[in-house]
Amino acid sequence: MDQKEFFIADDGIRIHMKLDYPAAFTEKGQKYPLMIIFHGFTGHMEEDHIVAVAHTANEAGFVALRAEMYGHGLSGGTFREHTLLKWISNALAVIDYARDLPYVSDLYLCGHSQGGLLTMLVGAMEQDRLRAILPLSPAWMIPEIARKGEILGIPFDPVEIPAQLDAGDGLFLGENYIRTAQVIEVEPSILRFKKPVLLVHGSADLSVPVHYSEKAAALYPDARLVIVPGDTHCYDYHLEAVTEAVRAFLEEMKNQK
Ligand code: FER
Repeated sequence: MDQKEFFIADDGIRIHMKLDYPAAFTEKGQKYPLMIIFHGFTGHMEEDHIVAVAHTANEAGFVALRAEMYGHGLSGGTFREHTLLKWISNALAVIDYARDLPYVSDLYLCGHSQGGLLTMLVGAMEQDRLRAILPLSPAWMIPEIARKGEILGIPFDPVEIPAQLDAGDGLFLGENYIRTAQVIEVEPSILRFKKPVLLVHGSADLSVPVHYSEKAAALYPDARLVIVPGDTHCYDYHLEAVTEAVRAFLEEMKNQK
């Protein structure tokens, strides 16, 4: 499948992106829906579940745009310095880029885990430019647990915030991640988003319990939830059930036009 790899800049920070085109793609006047796909915390665009969702979008006739956020993959910034606010800024820049592509009709936003939280927040900000959003196993409890003082299972003082948290594998999370996460309220963004939403979540997810997607599905005005029985946070067992749910949703959205 035809692919383009490139960087854009968000206020001087490079954002690494890949465009994957559907079969028979032509720029000759034809328009295509495009889905932007964000990875999660410590993730990147070549993870199996991110690549699989991009390919599924292509098979449904969509252009797929994978983007790596601040401090992740080949994008600029360090892991330690990344925050949800920087990711929001990056995501807005990616949407601006995608919206200006001459061959794009409808825009869709998809993200896994922390990228799913990002999708929920930015979905509300960009509602008028989006056809639908697809938060996959969205980690939308992060602000709540940052306020309680336990991130990544590591307890900390939520008032006297530590300078860093050990995220494992030699990665350290800086204090500004916590400080900014603590003031983010996700529910208003959920209630604000009136367009279609697909939530997909493994029932055996130990990183982000499935009940967060059940709660989100109940709050969104127009959401459907696909629970994948027995599957984990990154869909180790039934990735095809995830891509099948995404495919069915994208086809339905496309045909409803
Ligand atoms: C946490 C629990 C889960 C957390 C992040 C996650 C940063 C998951 C993130 C992801 O996979 O994107 O406490 O803190």
